[in-house]
Amino acid sequence: MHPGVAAVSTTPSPGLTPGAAGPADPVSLPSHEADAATLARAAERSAGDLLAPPTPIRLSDVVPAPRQVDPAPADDWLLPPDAVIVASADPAVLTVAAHLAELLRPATGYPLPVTDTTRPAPGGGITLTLADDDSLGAEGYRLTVTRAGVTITGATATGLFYGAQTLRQLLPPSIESPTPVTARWTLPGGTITDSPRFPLRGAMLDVARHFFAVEDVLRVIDHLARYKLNHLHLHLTDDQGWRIAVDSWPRLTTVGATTAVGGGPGGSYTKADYLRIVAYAADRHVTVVPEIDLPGHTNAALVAYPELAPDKVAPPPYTGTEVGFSYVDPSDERTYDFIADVLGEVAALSPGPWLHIGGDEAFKVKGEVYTGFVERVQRIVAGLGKTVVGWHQLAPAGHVDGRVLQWWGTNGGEDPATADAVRRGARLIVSPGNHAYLDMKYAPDTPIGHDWAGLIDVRTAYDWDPGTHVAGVPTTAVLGVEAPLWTESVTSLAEIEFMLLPRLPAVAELGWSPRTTHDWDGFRERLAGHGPRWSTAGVTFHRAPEIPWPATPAVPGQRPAAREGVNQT
Ligand code: TNX
Repeated sequence: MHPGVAAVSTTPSPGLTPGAAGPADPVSLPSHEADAATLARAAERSAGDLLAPPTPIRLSDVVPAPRQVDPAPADDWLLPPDAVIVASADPAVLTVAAHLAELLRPATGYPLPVTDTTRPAPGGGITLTLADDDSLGAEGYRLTVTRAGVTITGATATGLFYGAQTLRQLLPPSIESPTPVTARWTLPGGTITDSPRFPLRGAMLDVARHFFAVEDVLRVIDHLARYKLNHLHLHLTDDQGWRIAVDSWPRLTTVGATTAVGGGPGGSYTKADYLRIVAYAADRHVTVVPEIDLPGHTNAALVAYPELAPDKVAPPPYTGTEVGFSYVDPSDERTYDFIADVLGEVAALSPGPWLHIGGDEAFKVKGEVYTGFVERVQRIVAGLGKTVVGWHQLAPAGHVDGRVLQWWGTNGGEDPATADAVRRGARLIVSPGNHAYLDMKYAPDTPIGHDWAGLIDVRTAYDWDPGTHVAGVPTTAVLGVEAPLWTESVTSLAEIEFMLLPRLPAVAELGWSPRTTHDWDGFRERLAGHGPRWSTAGVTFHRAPEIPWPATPAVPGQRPAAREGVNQT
């Protein structure tokens, strides 16, 4: 169990939904006032809170906003204690069914057996079915709630998985409780028909500036899956540390992983660790995009192997936060042996199609030397059967089949070189530094983060369009959107969550929802309902002032579940 969950003291009371509004602290009384009459008044008030009906969830409350919502209020369905989850015998469908059961069992306390029989349960059940429905696409689903239960239909197991995530959001926030809660588990009646706008929706975690344990990465994957994000980009190497084991160049981790920003101990993933992350992600329909940043951001590699350095001298280990000073020697053949070995081993561990080769801020490798280097590395990636991804600095290099550039500029999308690369066949992942960089502070007083690309409050994270952001790049060339989290100032899971939430759902909505649903006022209302979900799950988040969060739930004897500290705002 991760520390966030362990930190929650969940003492749920019958009928109380954590999302329900109530007085901040109905029973905290100075002991000298705790006479019988006062206690009776307090008991009456908290009983009132317990009886107050939870705010009903509407079918349209889902984040990211679904393509189409057709409510049928007369068809609300109450999940009965004996509900079953019916899934076809297809192993991928059974895995989704098992995942859904795991999401719903802790809070409901219901057994929710998974069965492949078609015998209907007396009180109705949840049915997952695969269907040949081209209109749903590779990731879409249809979710129908009637008085007989819920049916989720998808053309693929991925569609069913996203339908299950939607179902979770249609239940009261106390569904996030790690321990049983007495509640009415009502689902709003009607049909949601849903599919994504862009095929690639992701987040990046920089595990190089600060290292994060496998368990922390798994929690990040949970957050991605909850909002239908399907890619986790891991920035595995940088000046301050090399974080992935490479058998053919062992000193990369035995030497290169021992540092981190600020002088911490660093760390690295063994191949087994990395495979665990990849497998956990795959179970949640998330593809890992590994990044080996080249030719710059390589100080840790040069400390481990000075032969790769232009002057063949080991630089001192680096624990600061400057960029652009290090590079592997582009004129030495040994450098390309190194790159082929490293990328070969990383490719072999990564079932996804992508290899991210960085390419940013290599200030000392210029002009044709830079493009020549990139073209060689692109050929190495192609030779491994993978598709090149790189920061948009790769743009001037020659095209290689399928290559993808990641735009991180901050100037509103003006970059003729990137537009030209797209004309030559590149596709784009859009991550504007001034909208999608989750390491930017929310406001001047945000305790961690940067501001070089601007302050990014929730509205700034939400109010832009990945489909039209980069000038001269048609929406059809946009593969998707990614929110990067650089971690120079981020040192723990709580701090990761604080920077991700609530902005990650904003970026997720840009990637998933049709542009016609884009509406800040509606979004902030829907997003507000997620505060109680995160609190109940023990997830840290920033109580951004522009979001109308419901009042902190009044649970006698319970402190708010979200670990405050970084989110004491
Ligand atoms: C720029 S964005 C970088 C990173 C830093 C980040 C800090 C990019 C491709 N490079 O090396 O961590 O700024 O915000």
